[in-house]
Amino acid sequence: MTTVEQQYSAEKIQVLKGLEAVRKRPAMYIGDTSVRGLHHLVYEVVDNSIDEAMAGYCDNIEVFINSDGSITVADNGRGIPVDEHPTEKRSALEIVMTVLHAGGKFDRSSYKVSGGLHGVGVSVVNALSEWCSVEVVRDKKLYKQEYCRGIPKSLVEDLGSVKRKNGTTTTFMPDKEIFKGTRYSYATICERLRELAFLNKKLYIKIFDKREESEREEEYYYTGGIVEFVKYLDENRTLIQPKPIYIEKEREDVPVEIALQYNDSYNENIHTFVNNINTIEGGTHLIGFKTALTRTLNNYALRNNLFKDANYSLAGEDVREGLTAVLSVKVSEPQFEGQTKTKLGNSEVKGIVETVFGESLNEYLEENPGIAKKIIEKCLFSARARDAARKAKELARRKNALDSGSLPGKLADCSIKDPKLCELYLVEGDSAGGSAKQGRDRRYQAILPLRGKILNVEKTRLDKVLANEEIRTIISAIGVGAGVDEELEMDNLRYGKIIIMTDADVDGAHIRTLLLTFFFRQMRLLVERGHIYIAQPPLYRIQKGKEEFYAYNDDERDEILRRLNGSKGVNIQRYKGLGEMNPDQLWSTTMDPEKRTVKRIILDEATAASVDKTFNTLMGDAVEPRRLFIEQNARYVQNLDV
Ligand code: 0RA
Repeated sequence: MTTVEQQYSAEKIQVLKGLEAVRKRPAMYIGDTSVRGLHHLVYEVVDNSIDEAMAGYCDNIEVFINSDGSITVADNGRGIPVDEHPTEKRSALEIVMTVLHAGGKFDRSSYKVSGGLHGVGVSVVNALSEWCSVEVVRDKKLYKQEYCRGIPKSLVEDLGSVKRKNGTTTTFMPDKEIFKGTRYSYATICERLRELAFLNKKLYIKIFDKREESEREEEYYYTGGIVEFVKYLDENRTLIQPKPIYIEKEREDVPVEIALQYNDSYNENIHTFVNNINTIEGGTHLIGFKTALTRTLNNYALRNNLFKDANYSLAGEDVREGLTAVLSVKVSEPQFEGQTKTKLGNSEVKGIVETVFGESLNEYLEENPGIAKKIIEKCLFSARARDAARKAKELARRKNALDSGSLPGKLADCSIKDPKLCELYLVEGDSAGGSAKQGRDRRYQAILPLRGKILNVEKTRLDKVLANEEIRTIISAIGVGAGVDEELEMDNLRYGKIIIMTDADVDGAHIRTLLLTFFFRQMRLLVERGHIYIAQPPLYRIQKGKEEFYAYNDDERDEILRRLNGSKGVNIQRYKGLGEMNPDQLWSTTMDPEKRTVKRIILDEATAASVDKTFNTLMGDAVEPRRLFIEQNARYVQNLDV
């Protein structure tokens, strides 16, 4: 076996330079090196197998979280070619695994996944892995190559004949030096894999968690694709039509797939994808969809005399209330824009989606007049309610409550005015609010005490939401207003960090979820842009003599007790609420930026679609699904850092 270091060539130096660049600035390639970046490694490898599936050569993908924390992704595609590349004089496999952006030279599918953090290439995963190995089976022969931090340990080995089917199996161990203290979340990987299975019908995707403490597995396979996706999203909702409208058409080499249905909620729930990437910032495809929806429904209603007044027309918001839709397009040269590179920029796609969807929806309405009538009636109802909401907003504004000019009396504001530096603490209860006011650094920390439970916005229509005193107080303190993205005045945001601080008990968890639901439904941009945080108050105060310690969970408490040689002479106080802490304690354990930990709520494009489902399951009307969900996701719900 020749070691690669023994060979010398200009290309090798290029490769080493490339790997070095990735390891030096990993965030440039995968966004960040937090858990999010860690998960992107898996998505990147899976994307390559998905490409093979989209090209029609693969129908089974298996993902393993191995017991040592490494990841294996296996597919039954054609296998990455191993033969020598004519000009590079190296195995194609080695090039794919070590050369940055080599993907292009070996493109199989015409839909490049070059959006956001996707499509950076497996060589990036390889470079950021302590070790990595790829096994390829092609024509009953097995080939293998192993790598250390991206550098091949040897040439591609020919391991002779095997009885296995063609395919590629990649195993990698994320480098602990780069992804410090991170761990794979089974739930997070499951969500992305489920989404991929919905988006690629008739593809088997399986996941196995082989870590000892948590052995489990799941299989995703949907013959109905995005139709089943929409049904899944609305599982716990009351529907106003028997089954989703489904459209699948191709125009100008752009395949368009849409599934939609109406439910009796007040939420707009549209998820858009380009080449399997969740475009959470929307873009031209979404604009085309919205335009066609509004126009087609208005035209149909007019033609069929469903408006009492011929001059009447439905607004965009009216036709999207209670709508759940999945829109998936494939674009060969996608342009991704926006803050998180998840906004489609290709202008031609607007017209394509608009025409395809407009025509098909119109046909559907003509063929299903009964359902069409129900949909229009529902939209008319929304329009009337929106009028009422407008009036409520107007009234609230006149009362000055929504005006950032007059701040609520309960708010103890900070003295600095630069929002980037300022934090708003939303604190459960007046007594904890009092301690927080005394303990805070009043230069940049503002306190807003909340009394009791806030309104459950999941079950309430906007006009009622705005009539609620507690909610109006929060809205006016934050400054951006409330409503859909376009209605938010992000320039008026008064605090860069909004920190939810509730007791570490069931009630506290409930209030936290109510607040998160409110932000998710009425100020979603704040969530998307990472302004919402959860404070982490300690659960225990442990005292021995003059020494005192704080523990934030049971494990930490046990660890401290071990260090103190058991519980003799030790006084353990379990905090039942924030109110039990004096201002100094609250400051030093939970509010001092030097010592506290706060959890940032992130809306990862990989899992964004299921967040809506999380909220409607947790906060909606149906009790049984909520009980099941909490049982099955106990850990996940507690954190809710989806
Ligand atoms: C280039 C060409 C061919 C297949 C692949 C790449 C390929 C790459 C990956 C990555 C993960 N799974 C994969 N499966 C296939 C086609 C080669 C041929 O013509 O046989």
